Amino acid sequence: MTSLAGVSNAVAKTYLIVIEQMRFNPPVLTVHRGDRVMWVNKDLFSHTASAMSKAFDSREIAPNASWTYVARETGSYPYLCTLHVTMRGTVIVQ
Ligand SMILES: [Cu+2]
Repeated sequence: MTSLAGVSNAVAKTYLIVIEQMRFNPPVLTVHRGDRVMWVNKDLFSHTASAMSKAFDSREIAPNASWTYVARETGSYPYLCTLHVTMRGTVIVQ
């Protein structure tokens, strides 16, 4: 009989962060290792999602474009938009 232990950990999810009106929504997102985080830019100009720790950096995400990060390491990752440094968010990887 096959054990189901660990199966739920193997199912990666994709989470969406919408960038709109100079905000990351949701501003704080908790995911699990292996999940994907996709930033979608709904503004009319470019933004970035750049971890303070440099763990990830989208570079410029053009309007209507997206960028995906695979969360491989646990931790708390505050990030900002390097083009508009008051735009901040946090991804927590469990
Ligand atoms: Cu920006």
